[in-house]
This record gives sequence, structure tokens and C-alpha cells, in this order.
Amino acid sequence: MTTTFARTHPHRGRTTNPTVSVVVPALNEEESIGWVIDNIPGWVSEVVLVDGLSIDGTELVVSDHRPDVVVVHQHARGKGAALRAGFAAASGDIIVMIDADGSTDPREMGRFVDALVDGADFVKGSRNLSGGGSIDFTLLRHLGNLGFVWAANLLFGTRFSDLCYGYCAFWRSDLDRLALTADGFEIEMELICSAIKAGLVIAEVPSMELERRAGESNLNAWKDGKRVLKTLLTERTTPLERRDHSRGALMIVATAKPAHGSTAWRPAGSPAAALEIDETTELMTVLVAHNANVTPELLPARVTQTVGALSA
Ligand SMILES: Nc1nc2c(ncn2[C@@H]2O[C@H](COP(=O)(O)OP(=O)(O)OP(=O)(O)O)[C@@H](O)[C@H]2O)c(=O)[nH]1
Ligand SMILES: [Mg+2]
Repeated sequence: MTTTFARTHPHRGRTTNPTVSVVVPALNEEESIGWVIDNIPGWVSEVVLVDGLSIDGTELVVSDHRPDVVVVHQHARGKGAALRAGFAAASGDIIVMIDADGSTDPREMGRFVDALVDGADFVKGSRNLSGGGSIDFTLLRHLGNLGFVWAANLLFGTRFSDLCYGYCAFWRSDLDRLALTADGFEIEMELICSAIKAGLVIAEVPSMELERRAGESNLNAWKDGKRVLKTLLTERTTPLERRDHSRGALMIVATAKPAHGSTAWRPAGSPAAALEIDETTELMTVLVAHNANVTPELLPARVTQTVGALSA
């Protein structure tokens, strides 16, 4: 395990016997998600699945394999929006993020949690430490990744061995300090840059990236690579306090999901747009968190309960 940065803030309310929430963003992963759910360790107290409006049976498979999974929906498209919604919904002391395609192995989770309990604030998996690796890297992605690691280390004076990997864990009490805003795959870069700037003690643990078990990749190496690069460069010069995360993470817990192919569930632009939901969806609970600019008037009449901060 390698550790970077000195702690600049005291531990707040940390326990040696923490509860753990696992957040899993999933977009059309019906063929892989069952394996992922089945391999989540028994000591995990909560699994939050963020369904990115899948048009396959992802949610059904999940509820078959683990009926107590908390399913939430995101307010904008993309892995970043999904993770932010999932983080806001999580209730455990520790949040672990993993992918739904089987490429991040849930059986490795213990080492992430152990590193946090041992004193780290933020733990990231590394495919380049001894004991780690990847059987999912293409040459282009591998070279791109090395470039990002080199550039980030240069810009931030760090000694990371890997970046842009979707296996991370942190204490939920630090979530607000991370002030996350990213909607797309650049969320992984934003997370690390935020953790650095927030002065968190960051540890790397070895991780073996597996092949996605089935289905289609959502990543476009060039397009998403450019977003990651932009995030890295912007992050170096923008203090955390200047980041506008007022749009916040808003997630919607529904009893039924919108009809397949529904256009009513739009990517966010305004909170009103985010809440424009399909007529077939029966909303039970809307969870609003992190200063989302949502007022009670914007909530549809069918919302029976709100949890979290409404900015009224
Ligand atoms: N909820 C949600 N999940 C998403 C979205 N985009 C990607 N994901 C999930 O995020 C995880 C990572 O996405 P992948 O498409 O596997 O991207 P990748 O791992 O970089 O690419 P591969 O190595 O080719 O699999 C997977 O679990 C996806 O299902 C989205 O818009 N919404
Ligand atoms: Mg993947």
C-alpha cells in the first residue's frame, strides 16, 4: 500500500467497525450485474444500484439476486452523474464504488475497507502495483492512462501508480468536501483531484481489473479522454471552494421505472427538467441532497415523501 499526502484535518467520527455501502452504476448490464451482486462480501450493509435508465433487465436481475438493493436513478446521463446520485443515497460510514460489468472484482473490497480503517481517508485501486493488473486494457487505453498518471503526478507532485480506475473507497463524512460535479467518466479524475485538494490521506491498494463479463462498453477512449484531460488541467488551477456544485446530486427513487425509450426522463439542465418524469412512473420518494436547487413547487404532485435538503 502506498500513501500520499499528510493529513490536514482530523478524523471526524470514524469508527473501527464501520458500516459499508457499495455504489454500483449500471447501464444495461443485465448479463454481468448478477455476478457482481453475488460476489459482494456479506459484511456489506447496503448496496445502492444507480440505474442509468437501462433498457434491459438490469433492475430485475438485481432484485432477483439481492432484494434489499436500493435502486436510484440519476438526474443526468453519464457515470459521474450516476455515482453522485449513488453517493448521495448511500448511508454507510464507508462508500465503495465498483462497476457493474464485472471488471472491478467485489471480492477485493476487503483491502479497500481495511486501508480506510487503518487510517487512510481515501483508497484507490491500482492496476500497476505488485499484485494488481489488468486484462481489460487496450494499447490505446494503456498508453493514455500512463500519460494521465505522469501528467497528474507532475501537476500535483504526487506518486500515484494508476488513475482513471473505477474502484475507490472513502469515508462518507468526506463526501461534501469532495464537492463533486462531473457527469461523465471524468468523475474518476475529479474524485482524485478533489481528494488531493481536500488534503485527504490517499492510499493505493493493488487491484486486478477483469474483463467486462458481457455487453457493451460505454467509454469512448478519444472523446472521454479529452474530458479527463480537461478535468485534470482545470482541477490544477481551480480551488475546491470555487467549484460550483450547487446543481448537486439529485436522485429519484421510484416504484416503477419509466417506460423503455421514454423521452420524458431528460438529462438535467434545470431541476425542473430533471423532475419531468414519465407519466407511467409512480414516484414514492424523492431524495434531494447537496444543495440541489430544488424547491417544493418543483416536485411533481405524486411525490409522497422527500428526504434531504430542499432549498426552500
Ligand atoms: N447508471 C449509469 N451507469 C453508467 C453510465 N455509463 C456507464 N455506466 C456504468 O459505469 C461502469 C463503467 O462503464 P463502462 O462502460 O464499463 O466503462 P469502462 O469500464 O471504462 O469500459 P470497458 O473497460 O470497455 O468496460 C459500468 O458499470 C457501466 O454500466 C451511465 O450513464 N449511467
Ligand atoms: Mg467496464
